[in-house]
Amino acid sequence: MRTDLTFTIVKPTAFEKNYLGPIIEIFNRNGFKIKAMKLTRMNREKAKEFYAEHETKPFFESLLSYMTSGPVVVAVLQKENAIADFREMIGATDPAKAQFGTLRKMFADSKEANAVHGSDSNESAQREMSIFFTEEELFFD
Ligand code: IDP
Ligand code: MG
Repeated sequence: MRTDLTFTIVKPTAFEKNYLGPIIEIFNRNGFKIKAMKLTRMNREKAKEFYAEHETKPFFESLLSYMTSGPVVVAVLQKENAIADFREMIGATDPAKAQFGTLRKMFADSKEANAVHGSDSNESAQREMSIFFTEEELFFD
């Protein structure tokens, strides 16, 4: 399993607030290369599949409505040690607990509307990118 890829979503509120440009700039500045990217809107079915691990959580229904509430930008990014470095760059799930300088500290509105998703493992990255991109769209060397 390769370790140089991660999957991200610029979530509805961050996209609506025109934070896409600044966020991509920070991805690139931190050494992440864009390998695939698209503007899309999740339907309920896709959001359920994407967040399946959280099905029993009290915030699940709210998370589904939030993630389907507007357009998002999904992307596959490449960098050595992608998973850990990306999670460090975005910061804690709850922006109130995120370190200064992290994307969530800078761009999140709440624990739910926390600006960006980042895969939690190499396996998750593979699973998540295949939900949004076809094999033809995932052309890595
Ligand atoms: P992560 O995105 O930092 O990996 P997870 O625990 O995997 O965090 O949760 C997935 C997403 O669900 C979070 O990014 C956030 O949008 C939402 N979420 C997680 N915990 C809560 C909560 O306690 N209240 C509301 N939303 C939450
Ligand atoms: Mg997670």
